[in-house]
Amino acid sequence: MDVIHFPDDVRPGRWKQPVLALGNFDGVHRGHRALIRRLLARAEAVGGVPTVVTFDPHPQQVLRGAGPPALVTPERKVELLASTGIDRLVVLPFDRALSLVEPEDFVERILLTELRAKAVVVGANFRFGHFARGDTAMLRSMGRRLGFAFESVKLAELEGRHLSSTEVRKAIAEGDLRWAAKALGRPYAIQGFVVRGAGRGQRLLGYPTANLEPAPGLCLPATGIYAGYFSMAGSGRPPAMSGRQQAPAGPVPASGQDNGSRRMPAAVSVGTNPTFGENPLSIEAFVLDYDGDLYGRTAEIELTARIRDEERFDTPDALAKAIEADVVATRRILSAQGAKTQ
Ligand code: RBF
Ligand code: MG
Repeated sequence: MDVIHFPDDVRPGRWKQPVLALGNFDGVHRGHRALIRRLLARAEAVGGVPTVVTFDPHPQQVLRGAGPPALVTPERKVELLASTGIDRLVVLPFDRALSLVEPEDFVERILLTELRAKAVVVGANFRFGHFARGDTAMLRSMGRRLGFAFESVKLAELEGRHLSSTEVRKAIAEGDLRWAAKALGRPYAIQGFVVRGAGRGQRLLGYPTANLEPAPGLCLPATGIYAGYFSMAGSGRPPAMSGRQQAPAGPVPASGQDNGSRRMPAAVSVGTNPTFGENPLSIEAFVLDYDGDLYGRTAEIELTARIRDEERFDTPDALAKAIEADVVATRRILSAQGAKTQ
């Protein structure tokens, strides 16, 4: 998959029949993948190049000063999109100027003149252009008038909830990581860096934890205790975010499975450790069946299900007993989910 940064890398004359899917694709969830399957089918039918067009940063970052919490890091989004089989990802820098472009101009200037769209596919809830006035009805009628094919893909439902990035964010914020995993098609994962914590886990509880400093902007789950996995992704801090990246061609390994990383069962606490007074929020993994040093590594924590609320215990011993039960629950949950925990 080629990653094209608009407008620098665009050479319209050399683009063959681009078929475009537009959206933010945060999380690259099952709904996004269904949309991309429509894109691939349409591109196949017309001998066109399946292309995803996305905005960076998230438009709300520019319009409201803050984007929604992200379901994936930018790097992960590129990897996940590459794994869908599309040929090309066009990144449109979203700035004040672009936010002021009237939707009709966006279609004529950017989609047609610059990107040479032969067909456009979007989700039914897609809005665009100044004041978000552009919608699927406008794209359909402009397509008829200007000669590009248009398809809107209905928002799917999953267990009575819309399959959308907004709903996935809500589910995570509510602690419903089971639904989030179903919607994403993989467990929700938080990437970050293992930092030194209070050191109480080992000393007072007999349960040392790896404390994860999450990558900036990621959606954080409701406080509570979760079953999941911990994977090491290398040593040292991740490289500073680069503006340009070339994603690997072909499918990427499942989350946490890449080169040399080990995916290990973990009981995870997201909270403020109320047993020990007032503490900042921490994301900590007690990694099952592991005895070693995890400090100073980039890592990923996947959360598959919520076990309980965090509680204030009267003694460290009472907390240690509760963690023991959490470990048992974690093994049970992970093996019921079809994973080996031993
Ligand atoms: N701390 C609490 O104060 N209350 C809890 O209910 C609680 N549950 C935990 C469950 C697990 C599985 C783990 C790994 C940690 C938990 N902690 C809890 C966090 C604990 O206080 C923390 O790891 C140590 O204080 C070291 O920072
Ligand atoms: Mg710790």
